[in-house]
Amino acid sequence: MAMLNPATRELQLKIVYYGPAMCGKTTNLVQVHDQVQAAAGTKGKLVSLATSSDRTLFFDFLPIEAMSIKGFKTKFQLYTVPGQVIYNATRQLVLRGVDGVVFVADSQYSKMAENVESFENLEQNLSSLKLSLTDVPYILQYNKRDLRNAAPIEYMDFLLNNRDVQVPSFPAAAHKCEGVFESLNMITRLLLNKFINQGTPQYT
Ligand SMILES: Nc1nc2c(ncn2[C@@H]2O[C@H](COP(=O)(O)OP(=O)(O)O)[C@@H](O)[C@H]2O)c(=O)[nH]1
Ligand SMILES: [Mg+2]
Repeated sequence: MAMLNPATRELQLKIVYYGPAMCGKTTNLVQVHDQVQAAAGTKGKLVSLATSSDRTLFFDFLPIEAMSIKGFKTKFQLYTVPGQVIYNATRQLVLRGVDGVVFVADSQYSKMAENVESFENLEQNLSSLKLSLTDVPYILQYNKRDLRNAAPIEYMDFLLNNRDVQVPSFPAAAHKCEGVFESLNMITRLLLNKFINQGTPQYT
């Protein structure tokens, strides 16, 4: 949930990158970390808890400091989850206190079942936290568009963007930083709009 700290005049928002194993979640955070201007104080450390084979074991974490609104400094905390099916307890933990989700889907045809399974898993895990995609802003990122076996966007929308309200979706090639900031900008915009419109958020 949005954390407003009146003492430090900071608003903290937690964004979780969710999706199946190897879809490119960590790559998104690495790209953001590489590109964020190293202006004083704006660049946090990327913390990755990965195995030797480079797979996210627990999560990746990247804090970014954004603009001030209403006199409050906004801080976004970006997290990824481990995509492997067996790590569900970890995903539930990382989702605690989530404000917004970037669902990263792998565009390869062979990954569609995993995408759908991961999306359903997200809905289940949110519901165990008494949340749902109706109140948690989210967007879709269709990653790995550079691969020749990428499925058409329309097909991915049909599978993943078929709820009552369609959400913004972005094609991406995260390893080339394509679509990475488009996705991040949109989810941060949605979160800030929600914060501005909803009035009093919870105080820490
Ligand atoms: N071809 C291609 N490979 C990608 C893309 N994004 C990520 N990858 C690769 O996919 C693999 C898994 O990426 P990673 O970010 O670790 O996935 P995660 O398990 O979701 O965190 C890595 O080898 C990345 O370099 C992309 O857009 N296109
Ligand atoms: Mg990862």
